[in-house]
Amino acid sequence: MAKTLITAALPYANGPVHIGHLAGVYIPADIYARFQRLMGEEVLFVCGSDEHGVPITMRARKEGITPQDVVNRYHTIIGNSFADLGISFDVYSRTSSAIHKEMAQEFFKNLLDKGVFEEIKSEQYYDAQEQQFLADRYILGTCPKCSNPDAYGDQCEKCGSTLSPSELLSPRSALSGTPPQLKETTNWYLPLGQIQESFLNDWINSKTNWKSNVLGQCKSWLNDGLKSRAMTRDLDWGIPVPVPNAEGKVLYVWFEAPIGYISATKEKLPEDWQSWWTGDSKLIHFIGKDNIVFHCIIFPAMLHLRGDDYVVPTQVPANEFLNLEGQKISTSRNWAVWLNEYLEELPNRKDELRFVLTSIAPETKDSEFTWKDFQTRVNSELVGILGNFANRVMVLMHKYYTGSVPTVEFFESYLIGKTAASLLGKENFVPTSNNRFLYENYIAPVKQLISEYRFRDAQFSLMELARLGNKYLADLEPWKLIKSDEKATAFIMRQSCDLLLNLATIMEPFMPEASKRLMKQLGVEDSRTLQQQCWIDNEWLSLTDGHCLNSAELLFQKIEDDIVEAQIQKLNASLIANSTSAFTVGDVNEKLVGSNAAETVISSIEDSPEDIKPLIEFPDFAKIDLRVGTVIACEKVEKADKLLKLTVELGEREPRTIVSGIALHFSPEEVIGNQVVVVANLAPRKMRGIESQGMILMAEDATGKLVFVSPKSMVIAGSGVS
Ligand code: B3M
Ligand code: ZN
Repeated sequence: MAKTLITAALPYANGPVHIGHLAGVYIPADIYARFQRLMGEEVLFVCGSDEHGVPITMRARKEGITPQDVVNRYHTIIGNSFADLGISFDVYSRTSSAIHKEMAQEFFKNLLDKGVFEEIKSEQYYDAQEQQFLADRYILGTCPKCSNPDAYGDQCEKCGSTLSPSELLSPRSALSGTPPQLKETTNWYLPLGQIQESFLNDWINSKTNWKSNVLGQCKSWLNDGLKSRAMTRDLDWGIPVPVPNAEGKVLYVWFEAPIGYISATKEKLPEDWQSWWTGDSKLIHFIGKDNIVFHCIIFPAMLHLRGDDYVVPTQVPANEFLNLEGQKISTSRNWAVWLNEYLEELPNRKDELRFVLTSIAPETKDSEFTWKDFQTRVNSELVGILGNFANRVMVLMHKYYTGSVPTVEFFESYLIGKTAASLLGKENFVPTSNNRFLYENYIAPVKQLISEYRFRDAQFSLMELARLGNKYLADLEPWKLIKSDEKATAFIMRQSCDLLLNLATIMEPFMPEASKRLMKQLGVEDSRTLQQQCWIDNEWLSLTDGHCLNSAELLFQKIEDDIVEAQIQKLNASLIANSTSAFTVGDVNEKLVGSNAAETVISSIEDSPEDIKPLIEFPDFAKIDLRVGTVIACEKVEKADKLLKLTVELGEREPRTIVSGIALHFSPEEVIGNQVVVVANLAPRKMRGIESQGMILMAEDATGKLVFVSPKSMVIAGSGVS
């Protein structure tokens, strides 16, 4: 079996990773690695910290610490946050390691001894006072395009122009502030023009299955004609050039960082690492679009020139960029949602982040993250569709079958496949092929889409299975049917349990924790057999008669407005804190995000709560019977735009019907699955011809929006409230 070597771009260890990195690189890479393992492939998933390069020395200078201090801090933060989010690397290494230094120097020497490099003299900017050559980032000056006085030698952060040091007006050294001089130096260049003719043109043109955004960028580089590129630099932080009399020179960070994938493999598999980098191994690089040239042109050229049967990349599914609340994510302006902070502030929302970032992943074009959209997707999709279906099945299974999967009779008319066929508009459904039909139309597409690196579509496809489950229950209403046909109801609930089992299995690569929680609720202690059946044997999964389910738990909790508001305030605070550098205050006000943004930052709660009603005695209160109920169905009330008709499970013989004036605040989907507090002994009353048997307690949040008064954690329907 050919090995599958999956790499994810080595994050610079000059700061934490943010949601743009996750959506662009690490979550898709993890979904793919998990998928390939489930498919039975031999997989190695490799990453590590990229610990050299100018951004690191700049942070060190800014903080007055050493570059090693910087990378030690962020290597730990990044590694821990990846692990916490469930990014399942087999090895997370680092490029300041001894094993990497040895590997990178050996690779350079090998190419040098083959005579690959051109030794070229050139004039580089030099700080005579510091006696140090200056990387482009260490040269400051006035931007010729927008007159920003603090533009860098390679880029102006204010207008985004790409620059070269010679374009800067009145250039100065970032180290000493003195004007830099041009000084002659010799470096080793990779003759990319030659390699383009001898290898790269044909190799890139053979990649007919690469994403168009990747091929497009490669071909534009090739069409411009590749030029020789220095693979060494006059810097003091990096891997020393292993050549006599090369003091003060280090390997170019983009020469050695990709070799970090190889050294990480060797760190993990000291004896067997070469078998992963040679022969028929598949090499798949997950990166962002700014790394395409290094992974599709320079590193492949190095591997090709190295020879020794080294593989070259099979696939490079690079993503575009994720923006945040209408602006580019910016490390320097702290305009980001940092993974480590997210995990501290929202520790139980890991799969929610994975789900939303996959839903909006910039797979073909830049995309946008907003906190409001995050809340909407979690509440309406994860809670309202996936979590709701799981909760309804579990609650009803415990109510009618004490959580034990019933032995059932076959009811052709109640096959889920029939509902699916009508949803899909496929008339060719054959009852005897129910399980095959479901597998082919709901599980197989998820696998196919992942194999094509289309993770957004794959996740959307898995959610179709949850939508099918909800429609099946809504159409057949087992909570009503049980009064007239217990056998048919048992069959319906059995079909629903099996669908839930397939859902728990297929969602694992996307939401590993939620998948595990759901498997536990389903009473599945060891899911490996089920994984084999689903992912490798292509079978629709079924529980066995009498299988015992564990207790029901809400799979996802709703994201309340206060969580979102707090995150938006945090962003606005960093925007204002950075307004002197990147925006005028006016810009800042215009760029503040969230509803009533300006007030968001200086919000204060001025209104005191409404006056309290006249005192009552305890016996008065004791007359009220408050219960916790689970909303298992909800629909609009005809010709009443403010009313919703809820079906609430209170643990009684049959669910309650309660009419509530919340239709302007919630859609039926948002309501289903919630646990609510019910005034259970309020005299029934007719509303628009519907007898309402109780009242749901609601409250208003800080923004005036109605919210349910409900328990933070799942309680058994019907529990009293005291
Ligand atoms: N450190 C990540 C970046 O450009 C860069 C990737 C190296 S992968 C070998 O943001
Ligand atoms: Zn500019």
